[in-house]
Formats: sequence, C-alpha cells, structure tokens
Amino acid sequence: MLSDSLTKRLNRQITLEQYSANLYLQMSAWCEAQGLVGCAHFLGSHAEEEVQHMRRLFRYVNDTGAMAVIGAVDAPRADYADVKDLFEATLAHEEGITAAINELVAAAFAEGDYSTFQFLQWYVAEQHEEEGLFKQICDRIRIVGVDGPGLFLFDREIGDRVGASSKATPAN
Ligand code: OFO
Repeated sequence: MLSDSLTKRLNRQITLEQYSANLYLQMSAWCEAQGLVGCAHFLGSHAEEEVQHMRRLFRYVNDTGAMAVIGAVDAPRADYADVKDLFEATLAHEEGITAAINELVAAAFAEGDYSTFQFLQWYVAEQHEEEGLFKQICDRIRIVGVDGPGLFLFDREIGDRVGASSKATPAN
C-alpha cells in the first residue's frame, strides 16, 4: 500500500510526464513550422514515449491500492530562437526530470517502500538514456553547427533516430 506522501509524489510525477509529452509535441510543431521534418518526426515520437512514461506510473499507482490523479499541466514553451536553443531546452528539461526521479527514489527508500523503490529503477535507467541521447544531439550541434546545408543534414540525421531512443512500455 502506498503512503499518502508517496502517492502525492508519484501523482506529481504523472503530471510532470504528461507535461513532458506536451513539451515534446509542442517542440515538434515548432520544428515542422521551420520545415525541419526530421526533427519534428523525432520529437513527435518522443512525445509518445513520454505518454508511456506517464501511463506506467499511472498503472503502478492504481495497482498499488491508491488512485492516480493527473494534475493541471502547464502550457509548454512554444517558441525557440533556433534548433540549438530547442535541443538545449530538451537537455535542461531531462536534467530536471532526473532530479525529480532521484527525489522520488530517495523518498521511497527513506520510507522503506522497496516495491516503489524497485519500480522506480526503470525510470533511473531511462533518465540515464535520455540525458545521454539529448546530450549527444547538443554535442553534435556544437561540433558541426546547424547553419545552411549543415541544418539539412542534421535534420535528416535526427529523423533517422526515431525508434532508437528508448523502449516502449506497456499501455495502461
Ligand atoms: Fe523524458 O523522460 Fe519522461 O519525462
């Protein structure tokens, strides 16, 4: 049985994962508006992954005798100076999500809720993967640049990464 405190924390994370989905979907719209179809495809697909992150938590809370509650989701940022600005924002966002997951893990451990502690390990591994992915993309931008033909090649390369970033998770 989940404690009230952990239930609240897990529900906050559910809302945060839904925000992540909206953020990446909104980013995909920005990319599409710039003609960056590869980046738009990649970010749209990443938004789907975030929905799965949300649903995995949602299912866990319900399966553990508590009730999942989706809170109010803030509107995501919709404008970016350029694609470098956008991908730097993805990395900063994932770093924030990692901090939130780490706090959850610490709270579960402190309560001696080892079932939730164990459940959260999937998110710990996922965050390692996602931070690595977005850091790699930011490094790529920094090294090669995204001006002129570089932007065309970058967009194509990012579009080719779809499906390579993460594992799908069971639906609710
Ligand atoms: Fe991007 O990993 Fe969930 O939020």
